[in-house]
Amino acid sequence: MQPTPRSLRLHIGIFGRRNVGKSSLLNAITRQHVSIVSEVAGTTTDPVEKPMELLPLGPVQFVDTAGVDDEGALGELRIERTKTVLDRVDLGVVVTEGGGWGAFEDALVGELESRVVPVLVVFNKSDLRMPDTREIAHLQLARIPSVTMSSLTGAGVVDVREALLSLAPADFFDSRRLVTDLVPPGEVAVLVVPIDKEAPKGRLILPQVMAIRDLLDGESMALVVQERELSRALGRLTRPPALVVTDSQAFLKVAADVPAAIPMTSFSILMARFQGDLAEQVRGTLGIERLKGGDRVLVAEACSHHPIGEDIGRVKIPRWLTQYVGATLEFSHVQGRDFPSDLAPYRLVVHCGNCMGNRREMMSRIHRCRVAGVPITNYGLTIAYSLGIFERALAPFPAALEALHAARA
Ligand SMILES: Nc1nc2c(ncn2[C@@H]2O[C@H](COP(=O)(O)OP(=O)(O)OP(=O)(O)O)[C@@H](O)[C@H]2O)c(=O)[nH]1
Ligand code: SF4
Ligand SMILES: [Mg+2]
Repeated sequence: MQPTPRSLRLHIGIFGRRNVGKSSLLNAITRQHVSIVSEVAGTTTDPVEKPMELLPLGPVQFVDTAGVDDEGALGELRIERTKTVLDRVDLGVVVTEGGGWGAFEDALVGELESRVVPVLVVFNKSDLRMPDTREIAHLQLARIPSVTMSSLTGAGVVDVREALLSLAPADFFDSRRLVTDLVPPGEVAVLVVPIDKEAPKGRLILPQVMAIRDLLDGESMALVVQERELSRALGRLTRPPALVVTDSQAFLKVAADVPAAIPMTSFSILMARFQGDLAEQVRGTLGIERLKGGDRVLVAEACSHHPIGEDIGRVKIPRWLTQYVGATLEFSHVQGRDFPSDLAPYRLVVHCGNCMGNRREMMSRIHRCRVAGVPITNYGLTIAYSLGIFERALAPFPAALEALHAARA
């Protein structure tokens, strides 16, 4: 069985001071020994991640963090790691004990709320002490839901689960579609999948698999071809397909082979819409126009896949951008969670499709770029732009086109 991609899981972060029972709470909710528990403060040093089915919510991923109130050099490292978790959770649990609420907890709640992440407060260790009426009143006033539980006895675990379900962001339940909203039931999407030396041996990559699955779920049809079969495939259809989706690297050939009346885009642009904010990244793409020689460009990938052959992020994107700008640019590359906190040195961020990351983290990166005034685009958008087929690749997305025209006006 294929595991559910990380990106489709609701990420739930567990935060709080050291020793309040964060790891115990995770173990109690999952009824498994996921995270190490001990009476020594500072037991959890790195975020511990646990994917599970939390019914009826479906696939979630708990992230147990290190207590963040500690001091010293080692503590600072832990705090940094815990802060990166704040950026990628869809829901935050702030754990404390009866009588333990203070400025630190208020600050944690503030960090989550500033990221528009719903918060649940859990007063753990209810077998030892219940929260004070003062604490309950404080939270009620701030409209922050709280529950009490004991990880030791299991009392209140059910309440925590229920509270998590009711707090899960609505858009998690929305049937946000990757592609089927563009391909009515019974209609055909042609998917162009080059099988070159960069294609993994014997399988398809995640965005391709996700698109096929989404089309099947929507009772639409997928015709999957290599780029050299595209013309023949189109010729064999009795009416035009609703959409052609190509790997961005075959964009130019596909754009030439697909009649202008047939909507065409790339997997990477579909991913920008599904896993990020297409309109914002379309606006960001216009940042390419302002690049000049010597400018720094950050190329960010959400996972650390191994570059094979002519890697797209390290070789092709820099080459296309350099050709387009007609001057030497300075490229930096980051992978996985290593997104820099200081974006000021960059004139442009080019992000991958984020198929392995989660949407919340991508939204947080987009937000940070916006705050820093640095335009952010993605691979497919950059390729389409530098090849001169930007508007064509955006034609299936009227809202994104509108954003483009507004930004240009
Ligand atoms: N009595 C009681 N003890 C608990 C409860 N939950 C946790 N503990 C104890 O509290 C101590 C700390 O628990 P942990 O789960 O390791 O706490 P933590 O917040 O993950 O701590 P760090 O990883 O060090 O930040 C352990 O000795 C647990 O056995 C509870 O509900 N009741
Ligand atoms: S680098 Fe980005 S687009 Fe490529 S596989 Fe990783 S998450 Fe997906
Ligand atoms: Mg712990």
